[in-house]
Amino acid sequence: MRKKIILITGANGEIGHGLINSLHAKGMDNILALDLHPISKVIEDKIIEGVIGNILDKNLLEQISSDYEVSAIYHLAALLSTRAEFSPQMAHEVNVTGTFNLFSLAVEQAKSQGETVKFFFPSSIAVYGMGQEKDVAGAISESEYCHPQTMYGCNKLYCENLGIYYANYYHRLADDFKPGHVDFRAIRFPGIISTITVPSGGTSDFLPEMIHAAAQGEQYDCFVRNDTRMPFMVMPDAILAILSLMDADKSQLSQHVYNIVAFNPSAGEFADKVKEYFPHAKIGTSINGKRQGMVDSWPADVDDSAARSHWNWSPEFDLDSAFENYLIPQITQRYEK
Ligand code: AKB
Repeated sequence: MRKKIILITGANGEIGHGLINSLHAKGMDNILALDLHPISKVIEDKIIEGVIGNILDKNLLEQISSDYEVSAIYHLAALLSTRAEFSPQMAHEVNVTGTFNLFSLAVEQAKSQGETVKFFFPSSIAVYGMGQEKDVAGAISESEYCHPQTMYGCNKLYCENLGIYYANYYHRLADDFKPGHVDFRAIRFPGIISTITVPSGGTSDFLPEMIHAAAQGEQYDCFVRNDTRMPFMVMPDAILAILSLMDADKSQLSQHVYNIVAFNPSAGEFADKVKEYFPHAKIGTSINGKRQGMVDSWPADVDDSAARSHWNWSPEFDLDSAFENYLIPQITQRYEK
């Protein structure tokens, strides 16, 4: 008998750590963690197997599919926006072909088990592409401004649509056509701030980098203007959102893709908050015009009313409580001499 598992790709990444800890705390002890690098020690005891491998390796995925029954997939592996602009070819391979491989695994598993396979996909506000209207558009909904201006954004938007296709129309011309092999659920994440991991390769990295530098007493020159505004949240809320969406009753979900947000300070406002706690913080500005352009194409705020009404999404932390009860306690402890 094949053991039933939850498959998590990109398990060593920012979200991977928090998700594995939370799923394990909920009693899910059947996690197979897949990553390019050896699974880190801090989560090793919370998984049944750590597989070092590449989502582009079809043989490896086939091996996993023949060894296990996969009940759910959390597909976190991806190249983030800045990294993707430097290697667009590789980004397309990893972000699109890699995701396509995981959808193929999900359908194959659903057919062999005769059961639906749940599929979580972390999309991003990078699917949006805006110009001047950013300053007047306010909080945008999921159907507006979906004109991405980055490779990463294009990848995420295409994979959202691919997920919707696999959930509803896959093999629609086949005699045995049956919708619902894959229960596809996606969140368009804003920027995420974690105390445990410092992000790499993203373009929303300026706020996490700023507070991690301040906590270490290091100079930080922000690569975007002070008035730059975009949606953010802290990692515990990102994990909470994934767990809440995946636990939601399917009948509640009349869409597959959701905006979520917790707060959206400008870079300058966030720097002021940092200085409240680290009065000696050395925060300057050294604008990178090209990365500034990417953030300027992302919305200042998003409308997450659908997530709130369909699956009771509500962040635990606003900007003030994020600092007071999560960022400062944990980050000072992390860098305590
Ligand atoms: C990035 O900056 O690439 C990501 C994102 C906003 O999706 N953090």
